Amino acid sequence: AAFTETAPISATPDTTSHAVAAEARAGLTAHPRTLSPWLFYDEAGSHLFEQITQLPEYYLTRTERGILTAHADEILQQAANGDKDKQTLTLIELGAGTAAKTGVLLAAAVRRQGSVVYQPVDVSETALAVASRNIQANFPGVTVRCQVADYTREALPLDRLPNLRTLALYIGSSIGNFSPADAKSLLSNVRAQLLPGDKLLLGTDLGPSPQKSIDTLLAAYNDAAGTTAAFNRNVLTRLNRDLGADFDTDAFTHKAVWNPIHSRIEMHLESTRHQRVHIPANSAGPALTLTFEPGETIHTENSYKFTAAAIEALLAPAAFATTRIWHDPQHLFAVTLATA
Ligand code: AVJ
Repeated sequence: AAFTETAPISATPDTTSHAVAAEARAGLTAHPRTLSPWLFYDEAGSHLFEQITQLPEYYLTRTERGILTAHADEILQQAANGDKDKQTLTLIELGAGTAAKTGVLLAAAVRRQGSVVYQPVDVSETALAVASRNIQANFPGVTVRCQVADYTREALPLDRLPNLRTLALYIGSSIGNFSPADAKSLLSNVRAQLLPGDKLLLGTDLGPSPQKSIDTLLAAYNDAAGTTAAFNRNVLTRLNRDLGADFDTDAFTHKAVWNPIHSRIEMHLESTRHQRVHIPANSAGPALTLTFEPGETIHTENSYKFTAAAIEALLAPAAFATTRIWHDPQHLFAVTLATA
């Protein structure tokens, strides 16, 4: 399935059971309680996310794909221009996953320059193996060089090819999971790996506007089929399995709310009753008993929504100049080309 979305790897430093134990302990003992969105993406969660991307209410994936399809040649042309001696582009993709959406850009690169080196970076070796197989099989002219790495770390180990202009891809609105401060430092780290004239292509979901109601945003995170609710609750199932916790997943309700102050959709899990949850001792510390009051919540995700000014405000402090922004006809989503 060349056009099936897979789990984005956003803030996924380490999926070992110790990392899960440490994250659950820190988040669930904090007030308000939180769990990091990277915990969503176990095997079941990755599959649920793939289903989310196909929901009628979840416009993000298909809208971004539409923008990339409509403007691929122009994106590549703009990414390469401005330096006569360095017109050949190499593409690096952060959090590539299985690279399902990248094909349209790779095809445009091959049309433009005959061949292209594509370097997907991801923490998941399995996802990269799938990416490599799919791309080599379907896109002749593309050489894939996989890099297993965590791009959210400080020392971003981008294996940059000398003498070629780099186009870094960060698509899928994964940046939306980060606070503005974390997003800026992530982009600064990317910028530090690039040379002046290199480019970044950034996909971002947009906030409410005359063309986009808050209801449209809310529906994307609270679909009629209940897939997003299952995705959200799956994090508790994961903690039960990985940590031996005893969450009654039916006693937590999925909540998606629009936070206008921070311009973000928030996902929460709300306790329906007074309940106790037990987590046995593990590598991160002693056994825990958590008490939940009715209505008490666990904050599981932020999904920031942007304006043109907000995109600029992320890129400029990271020393990127905004070169061009493309939208879908309804202005639901933005794809921004920035220059290092
Ligand atoms: C993968 C972070 C872009 O925020 O829309 C989808 C994750 N959460 N439905 C998003 C998600 C609930 C998604 N990102």
